[in-house]
Amino acid sequence: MLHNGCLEKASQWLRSAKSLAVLTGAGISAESGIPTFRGAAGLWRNFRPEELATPEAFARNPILVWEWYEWRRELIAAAEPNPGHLALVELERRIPRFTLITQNVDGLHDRAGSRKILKLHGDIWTDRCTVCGSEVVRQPGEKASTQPPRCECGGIRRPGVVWFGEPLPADVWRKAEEAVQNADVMLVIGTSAVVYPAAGLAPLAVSRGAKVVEVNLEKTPFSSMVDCSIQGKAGEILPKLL
Ligand code: BV8
Ligand code: ZN
Repeated sequence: MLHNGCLEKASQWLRSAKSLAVLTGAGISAESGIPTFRGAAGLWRNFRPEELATPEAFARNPILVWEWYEWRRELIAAAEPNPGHLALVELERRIPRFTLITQNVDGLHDRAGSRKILKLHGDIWTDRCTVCGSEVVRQPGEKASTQPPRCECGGIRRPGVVWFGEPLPADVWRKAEEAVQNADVMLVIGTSAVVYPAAGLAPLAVSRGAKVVEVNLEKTPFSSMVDCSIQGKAGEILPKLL
């Protein structure tokens, strides 16, 4: 792994961090066996994002979109949080002003024990009625249904995630921006940094003069602008940073 001496610097910054913001993407769940979006065995491989994760796709083919989410829920239910998730739980214990901002919808940060989580793109374990908006939380053991269930009001339910073209939950986004603006250190872990507005958080941290550390298997559009770009697996690097 090429760390170009970054590990020492990054752990130094973490030790003296007064307020830490962390942004995670699918890469932190890869070692739990959850396929990433754009990787080789990615979730998008046999479909394009526009085909599945959009309101239009759900309106056009609710069964196909629903089945894709049921398949992902089964994958996630069988997965366990990995040392990368657990390292962030430890960081939350050590640093009082800590915010975990995640693009992931898999709920593995919750299961690992993280508390202060801002879910920018919603939660795959929540279904929301398309008519009255009422939400129900799915239990992982729950039997998968072959088509979107119906709400008491008669409306069909959809996965409680943010699709392409949909706005992020306003209060969650505001809190994420605030956390990044007030952070003196930011960790950006396992994200390809192509989806906005989430991808705008790291440049925001850089513009505010925070120390920004990226942990990723490969280079991303951010790698050249961050203070430290550590190439490696989150599940190995994060425990080392502790
Ligand atoms: C919005 C939830 C406006 C659903 C997701 C053109 C057309 C249409 C839209 C747009 C467009 N141009 C820009 C847009 C906006 C669009 C966007 O950014 N599109 C991109 C593709 C260009 N954004 C939106 O539509 C957003 N909404 O803009 O609304 C608006 C405003 C007001 C009013 C109305 C509308 C909504 C975006 C949210 C979409 N939902 N997910 C679901 O999960 O099913 S996005 C989905 O992909 C994820 O949530 C995640 O956020 C995103 C990116 O994925 P990553 O997490 O980065 O994962 P990826 O596979 O890409 O990368 C993994 C990384 O990990 C890699 O770098 C890899 O190297 C690394 N890695 C792998 N293994 C490891 C590792 N690193 C460390 N350790 C390892 N072991
Ligand atoms: Zn309803």
